[in-house]
Amino acid sequence: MKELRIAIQKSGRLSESSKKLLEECGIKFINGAGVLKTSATNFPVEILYLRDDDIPQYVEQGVADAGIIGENMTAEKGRDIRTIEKLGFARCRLSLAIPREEDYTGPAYFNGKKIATSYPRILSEYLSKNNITATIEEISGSVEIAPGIGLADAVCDIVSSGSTLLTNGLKEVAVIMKSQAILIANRNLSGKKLAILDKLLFRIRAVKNAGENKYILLNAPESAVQKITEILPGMKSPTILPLVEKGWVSLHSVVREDDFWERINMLKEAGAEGILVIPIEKMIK
Ligand code: PRT
Ligand code: ZN
Repeated sequence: MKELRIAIQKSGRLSESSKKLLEECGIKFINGAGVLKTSATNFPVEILYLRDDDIPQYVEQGVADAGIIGENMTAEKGRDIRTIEKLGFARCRLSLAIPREEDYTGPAYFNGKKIATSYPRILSEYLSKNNITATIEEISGSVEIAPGIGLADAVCDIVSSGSTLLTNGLKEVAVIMKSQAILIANRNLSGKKLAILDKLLFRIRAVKNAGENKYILLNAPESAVQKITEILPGMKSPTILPLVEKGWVSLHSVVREDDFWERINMLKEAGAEGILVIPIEKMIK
């Protein structure tokens, strides 16, 4: 088999973003409901659609060569796999939460308590690291309702916005781990498959870099160029083009998404006008 087999979640919180990432990498594949595996038409990969819980095992066993999965899931499954790259989506945290009206006194609060979770492995590691003796009640879904129905005193579950905890009368008191989607791979890939994985990783990084950066164009008086150049570090230095209007130039550069609001204010103060901020589709460093 010369194709790289990539397992992604069939349906759930990871599936749309996983498919979108592969598509943004220029990989074309059939994406219909009910399809369990499909080969890309223009890149040597085969895509397997699986439940996220099964992906670490399939990758360890070599049924799939690579996979896209949450860090929480790889930590819970404890399989022997390689983490290749953090992908920046499906960000969440695994946290302990208790009824809102309870006083939280620190990790020792959990001594003698019963905690409901779908993550018994991560939770028991956390408890023993903090010298806590508690009972773990393993349940597979709707963990948040456990305290309300008397099944447990607390929960250990995935939190994203926090609204599920809130509507169930719970409060988050400790973050056990932070998680995001990652690309994983089998440890014993053939040279050919490693080469395909490398090619895919190159494209993934170009897509990720593009998402983290914006292209910025602006007009400014020549006298402000020095100051504006200091505000816009860019990839190397900004491109500067003369405008028809004498004494004015157009500057082009790249800014990081996370600090561009702050930089835009600084640019305006420095004399920039007609600022355009444009998404970048791919960015190869
Ligand atoms: O069917 P399959 O087994 O494939 O999917 P699944 O139902 O087990 O998983 P799914 O699709 O719910 O989640 C897949 C992965 O998405 C998780 O393993 C995490 O890595 C990641 N992720 C990101 C989340 C969330 N955000 C999230 N908010 N997984 C679950 N949740 C749930 C959480 O369990 C809780 O019920 O959302 C609720 C909390 O959300 P907030 O926003 O109210 O805090
Ligand atoms: Zn699952």
